[in-house]
Amino acid sequence: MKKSLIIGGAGFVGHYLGRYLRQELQQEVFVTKMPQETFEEEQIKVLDLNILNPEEIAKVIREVQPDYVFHLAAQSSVAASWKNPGLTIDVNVKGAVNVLEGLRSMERQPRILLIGSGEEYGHLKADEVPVKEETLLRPGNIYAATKSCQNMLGKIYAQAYGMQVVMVRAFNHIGPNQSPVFVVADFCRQVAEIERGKREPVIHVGNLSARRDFTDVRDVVRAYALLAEHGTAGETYNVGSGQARAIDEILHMILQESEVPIEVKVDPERLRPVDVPVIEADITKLQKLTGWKPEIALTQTIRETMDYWREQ
Ligand code: A2R
Repeated sequence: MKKSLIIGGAGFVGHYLGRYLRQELQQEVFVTKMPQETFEEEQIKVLDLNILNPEEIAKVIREVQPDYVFHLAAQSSVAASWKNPGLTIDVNVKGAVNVLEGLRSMERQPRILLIGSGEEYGHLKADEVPVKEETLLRPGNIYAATKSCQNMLGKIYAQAYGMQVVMVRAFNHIGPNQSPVFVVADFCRQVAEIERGKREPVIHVGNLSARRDFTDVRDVVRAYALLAEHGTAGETYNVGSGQARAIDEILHMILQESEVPIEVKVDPERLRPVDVPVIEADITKLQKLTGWKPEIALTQTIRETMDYWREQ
């Protein structure tokens, strides 16, 4: 039975990935979480790990001896990266190096997937959209800069040490259980609270003209498993839907789900210091390698995310 280790697995993506690897691929799955987090999933083993502590990493690796490592641990919010740049750099850059260094000493090298972000591309020119993996990175925020750096380090470790490191640039992924620091979860939560009469019928929004590429998290984790298996070491693969949508369009899809009329209000506090206008993935490289394509429609993801927030 193949063994997978998901580092930073108690977050949004980790739950879906763990479940997929265990239930669909019948792997033995180990998940690491921060000591203060909780993670309970049938037949998945859980270990505590702070990636800022190299000794803890060494201990986990010795114990698990994984065939596949999925590195998800991150300070994953752009907004939080503006507020706490130092921590974002520590976790996303130094933490990634700690993980790679820990894995370097393994006798039987695992296949390693480093999860980066479509945000790494930053300000794209019109003729660069949809964006291919070899496009020049011009990260427009601190989170994006740290993920670009992780990507470069992954490539260096693959080249210098012959490690089986594959990099992903994940575009926006959404679904039930996502933290409301992310836009779709935030809007759905606000609507659910309005429906319940817990707040006035006004939804507070940020920049509605930004266009982003949204994929259901369940489709995303299927791509991760395929890339961990088939990705070429040192290479980067976009994971996205291949179709950008304006946040305004997403907002209206969510408002259509609402049971009550809602007024939209732009809140200056929600506008970010630098917002990148369009991010859209070219997913040809991933599709050529694996045949993957997204299967869950955006309307279904939004409906299920709305239902999730109604149940909270
Ligand atoms: O920040 P917390 O306490 O929620 O824990 C997060 C964890 N994490 C860490 N794990 C180990 N050592 C650290 N020093 C550390 N700092 C944070 O990583 C959380 O449980 C996990 C990341 O999960 P989420 O924030 O829910 O991100 P999500 O949406 O699952 O995205 C996974 C990956 C990230 O690398 C994103 O940057 C990328 O996909 O888009």
